[in-house]
Amino acid sequence: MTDKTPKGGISRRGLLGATAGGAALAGTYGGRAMLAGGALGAATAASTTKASAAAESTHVAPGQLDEYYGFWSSGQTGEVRIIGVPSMRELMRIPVFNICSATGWGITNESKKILTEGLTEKTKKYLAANGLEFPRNGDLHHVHMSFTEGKYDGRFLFMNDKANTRVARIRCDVMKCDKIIEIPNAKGIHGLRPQKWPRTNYVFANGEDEVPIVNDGQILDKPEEYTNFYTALNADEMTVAWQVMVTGNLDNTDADYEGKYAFSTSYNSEMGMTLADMTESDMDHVVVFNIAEIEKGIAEGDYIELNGVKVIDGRKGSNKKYTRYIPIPNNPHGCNMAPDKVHLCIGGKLSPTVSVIDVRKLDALFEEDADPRSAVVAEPELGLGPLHTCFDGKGRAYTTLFLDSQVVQWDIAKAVEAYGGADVNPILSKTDVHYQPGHNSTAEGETLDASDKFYITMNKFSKDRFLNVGPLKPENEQVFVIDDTKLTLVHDGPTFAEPHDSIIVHPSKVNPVSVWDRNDPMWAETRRQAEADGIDLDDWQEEVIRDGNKVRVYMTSQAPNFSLETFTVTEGDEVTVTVTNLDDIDDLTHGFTMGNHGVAMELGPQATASVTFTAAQPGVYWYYCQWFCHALHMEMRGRMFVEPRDA
Ligand code: K7E
Ligand code: CUA
Ligand code: CA
Repeated sequence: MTDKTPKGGISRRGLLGATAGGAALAGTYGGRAMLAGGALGAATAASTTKASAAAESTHVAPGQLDEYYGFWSSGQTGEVRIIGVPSMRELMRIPVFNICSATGWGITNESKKILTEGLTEKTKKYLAANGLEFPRNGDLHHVHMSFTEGKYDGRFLFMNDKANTRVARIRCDVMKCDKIIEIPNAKGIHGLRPQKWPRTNYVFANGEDEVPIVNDGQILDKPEEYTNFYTALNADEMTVAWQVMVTGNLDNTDADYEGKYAFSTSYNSEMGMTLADMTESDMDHVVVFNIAEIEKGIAEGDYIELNGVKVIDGRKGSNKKYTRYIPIPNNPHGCNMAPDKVHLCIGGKLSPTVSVIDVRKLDALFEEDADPRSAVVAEPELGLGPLHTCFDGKGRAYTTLFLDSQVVQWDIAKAVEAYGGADVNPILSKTDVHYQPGHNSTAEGETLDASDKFYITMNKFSKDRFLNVGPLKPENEQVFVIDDTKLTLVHDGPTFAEPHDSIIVHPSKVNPVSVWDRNDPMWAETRRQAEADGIDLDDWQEEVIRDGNKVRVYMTSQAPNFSLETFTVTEGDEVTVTVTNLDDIDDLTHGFTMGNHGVAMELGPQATASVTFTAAQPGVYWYYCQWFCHALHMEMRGRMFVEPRDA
C-alpha cells in the first residue's frame, strides 16, 4: 500500500462515521460484518483444563504476596487504588481528589493545605463564595509512575482530574498525595503521561475542553475563537513549565523514548460543539509536540503570558516549528507508545483501525512541505471501536475493541509489512472480554521492561457477570494469562466507579516505608506552629495552648492511650487538635475522631496530623481512635468539655 491517505478499505462506510457514531455509542450498532480478514472470529473459549491450569499458575494463595503492584485510577471516585496483580486483591486506596472518611483526607489541616494551595485565585474566590475550601469531587482517569531512562523509578505517581482541571502527585515512599495543582487556562485535564526519557522532568497533560484564550466572559458562544491548551508540568516542583495552544481538542497523550516528542490525540479537530459537529470529519489528528523547539521558543521569548503561564502558539497555521498535525481517522482515542521505542499506536475509535506512527520519521515531518501522513507506517483494520493499546515487549500489541467487546492481539511488524503491500495478516488472535473494554494493561507494558505475563482489561460494563446489586452495576476487570497467541481468562473482578486505567509495576521498583519519618515534610507547617507554641514535636506528651478564642491541643497516641484523657474549651472556640502517633512499629495506625464534629484523621506510625474545628455547642463530647489498634482499642477515647461562653 503506497497510498498515504487512509487505506482504501477505510471508507465512511467502514468507519463508524458521523451518522453511525451516535448510534454506535448508544450500543445499537449492528455492523460486525465489516471486520477485516476472514479468520477473525473470537478465539474460542479455552478448554476447561487449560483455563484451570492457567488459573493455577496465577493463583496467589492466602498469605502469599502478589507478583506485581497495580496502580489503578478510579474515575469519578477520585482516588487511586493499589491492587495486587495477578490476584486482583485491593491492597489500599489513596485519596486524592476525593474526601475520605477513614483517613481524614480533606478534613485534616495537612490534606487541606495540599488540596487548596495549588488552586488558582479565580477558583479560590469561587469556592469561598460558595462556602467551600476545595472542590469536593474529582475525575481521575490516568495514573502513571515517574520514569528514569524508560523504566519506572518508584519515585512518584501522577494523575489527572478531568472534572476540576487538576494534576496531582503521590509520593511512592509513603503512598500519599503530596501535591495538587490546578492548571490555568486549560479546561478538563484528561490525558496525562510522564516524560519517559531521560527521566520524568515533565508531566504532559491534555486539556480536553476548548475555551476562549482569555476565558473571562467577554467571549462566549464563539467557538471560532476557542483554543486548547497542552501543558507541560515540572514534575519535581509540580509547577506549570509551559503550555502550547493547539487547534482541536486533546484526548490522550504519550511521550517517546528519546525525550524529543510528545503526542496527543484529538477527536474534535472540527472544533465542533455538538456531537454532530465533532463527528463530521472522517479525519481528526494527532498533534506532535517538538519539545526542544518549544523550550527554545520559550527561551527566546516567543510566547504570550496568560495567567502566569508562558504559552506558545502551536495552532494550525502558526509557526510550524512547535507542532505538527498528523491526519488520523476518526475521532481517535488511545495514544500508546510501544516499548520498541519506534511505534506510536493511535486507537481509531470510530474507525476500525489503529494508526501506527514511526517516531523515527518525525524529524522529517517537521521539515517544510513534509507530507503530514509521512510518519504513518501502518493502519491495520482490527475491529470495531479500538480504544487503547498495550504491549508485551515481544513486538505484539493488544488493542481493546469497545464495540466488539474483544481484545485483539496483533503483530506490529506484520502490520507495517501489510501497509507496505505485503499479503500478511497482522492479527494474531481475538478474545472476548466482558464487556466493552476501555483501557488495558500488561505488566510494565508502557516501559522498556514490558512483559507478556498478564493481560488486564478494564471493562466498562459487567452486565450479567455478578449478582444483581440494583440499578447501578459494577464495572468488570479481567485478568488473562498470555500464552503466545492464546489469552486465557483467569479472573473476573467487579469494581466500583470507574477503573479507567492502570499500570502494573514490579515490586523491585517501588519500596514504600512502613513507618513515617517523624520529620516528614507532610506536616512541616504543623511542626512550625508547634515550635511557635514552644513544643518540640520530637519530645512531648500533651499541651493545651490558649490563644484568644483559638485553642491548640497537642497530644500523642500510644496504644491504647491518648496522652490527654480530657481537655476543656469554650463554646465558639476554634480548636486545633494535633496528634503524634508515638508507636513506631509496622501496622500500628491510630486515628482521632471527634464525635459529632465531622472530624476524623488517620495517624500512621510516627505520623503527626492535625485538624481544626469549631466547638459550637456546649456539652461533653467523646473523641476516640477509629483505627482498630489494640485489644483495648474501644477504650482508647477521651472527653472534650465545651463550656458555655456565658458561664
Ligand atoms: Cu477512559 Cu483514558 Cu479517560 Cu479511554 S479514557 S477508556
Ligand atoms: Cu488506637 Cu484504636
Ligand atoms: Ca472528529
